[in-house]
Amino acid sequence: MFGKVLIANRGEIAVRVARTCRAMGIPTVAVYSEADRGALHAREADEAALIGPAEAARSYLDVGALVAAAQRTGADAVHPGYGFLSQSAEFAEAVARAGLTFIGPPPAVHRAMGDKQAARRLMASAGVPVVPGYDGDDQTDGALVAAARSIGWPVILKPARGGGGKGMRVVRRAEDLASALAASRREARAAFGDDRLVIERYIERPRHVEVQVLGDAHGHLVHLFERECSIQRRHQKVVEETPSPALTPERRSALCAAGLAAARAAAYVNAGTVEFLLAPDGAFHFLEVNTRLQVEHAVTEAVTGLDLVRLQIGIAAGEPLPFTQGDVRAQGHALECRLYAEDPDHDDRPAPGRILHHAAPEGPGVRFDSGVATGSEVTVHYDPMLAKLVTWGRDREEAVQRMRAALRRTVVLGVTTNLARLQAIVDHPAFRAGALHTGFIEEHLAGRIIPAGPPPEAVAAALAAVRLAGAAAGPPAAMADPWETLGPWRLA
Ligand code: MV4
Repeated sequence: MFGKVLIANRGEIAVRVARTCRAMGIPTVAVYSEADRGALHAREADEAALIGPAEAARSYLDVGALVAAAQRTGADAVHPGYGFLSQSAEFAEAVARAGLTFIGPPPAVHRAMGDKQAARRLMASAGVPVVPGYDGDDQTDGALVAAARSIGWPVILKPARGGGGKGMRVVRRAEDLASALAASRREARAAFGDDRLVIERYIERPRHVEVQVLGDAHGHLVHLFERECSIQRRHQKVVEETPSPALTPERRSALCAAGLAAARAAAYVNAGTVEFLLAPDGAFHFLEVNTRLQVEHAVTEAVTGLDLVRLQIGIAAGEPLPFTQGDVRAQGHALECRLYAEDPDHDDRPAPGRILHHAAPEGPGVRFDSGVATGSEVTVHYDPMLAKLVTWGRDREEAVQRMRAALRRTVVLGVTTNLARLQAIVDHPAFRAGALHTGFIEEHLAGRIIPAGPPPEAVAAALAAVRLAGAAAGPPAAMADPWETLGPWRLA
């Protein structure tokens, strides 16, 4: 087993990885930028290494700085977390070249799955259902226009490289195709240095359902069932759950078998996710493979009882999977809500600030994975996700009830958060009915949500913090009215 693991990430996932390493008795090294001095993730590890300035490009995305930190501290393995360099073939290669073990898939898997054209071709040839579309080498206007016509309207244009919706265009009419092609190519070239496109039939009101897979270095592959992640906004997931309320046992078996076939075709090693679109008619289509541990892995952990980080580390160390497919059981239902420091009244823009008070809900079937604590500074430099709240129940109804109660006991004062929106989502009759799709928030929650006030003891604690801060530094202008600093609500 590894002697020391460097965690090449920050925030919630760095804390999460450190926790499993500690449970395994493996010392950890955190890395931090100048903006993250004193951050929770750096305090949770056994040692912490400064890797650069606040800008991610010169710290958490700096391959050389991360590898140097690992060598300097005597780490023999690197966990990349999610985001940042977690899906970078170059980072995985640099780690291996330095004689260290990358806790994730091999570079070739990152490379092949990072190309939608190559991934689509591979999956189609392996019999995994892909969306009807075009993934050919001929990228001339003539070839793409002919492909779109034969696919039928509407179509979606997707850059072969990259993800997160960047450069994608939905085209509903033949006369809009030429300008959409030019725009998609331009954005793809600027963002990814590669202007190849794939074209697919555009599926309306789809659900996003994904299959968790695990592969060891000895050719064993298992799936850990699916997660539904349809509740999202601008390609950022907000609420996830397992099992998907949309699947019958028969459809679930077919989907998970397709996920496993995709992993086999990719020669997958370590933890990965095979994403599918689920159409309203029940058909599912391969979208892409995420070659990392995902934020929402915790709902899979809740229903399977497995520690996915523990399994990732074992796989990277060469251990065979400690169970076979038949041993994997999913029990009950789990939900995850992502808590973001963002302002729903201002187009969800990130809402930086200092957290004056932070209280985590507790109780049976409740897990709160946080990257911040009271006193933490939330900056504009990084993703504004603060924490994720996971509830488990014997059935969906119990998981939802526990989530509603836990959200009411979650307190973040000092920065604006999406907490009120999360409450509105899980309270909504369409959510309670499991009627989810990727346009859910726009359809049901477009208007302003009036947040409820926090519990009185939280306000008292925050006021005490404001007074202490004021006594120490003299009250800054922004703190002249403490209520102004505490959040978006108003007392009646
Ligand atoms: C699609 C689609 C409909 N039809 N492809 C957006 C991000 C990328 N990962 C895939 N995306 C989509 N691809 C076809 N052929 C709709 C989306 C999509 C979406 C997918 C999953 C979760 C949220 C989404 C929000 C908008 C669009």
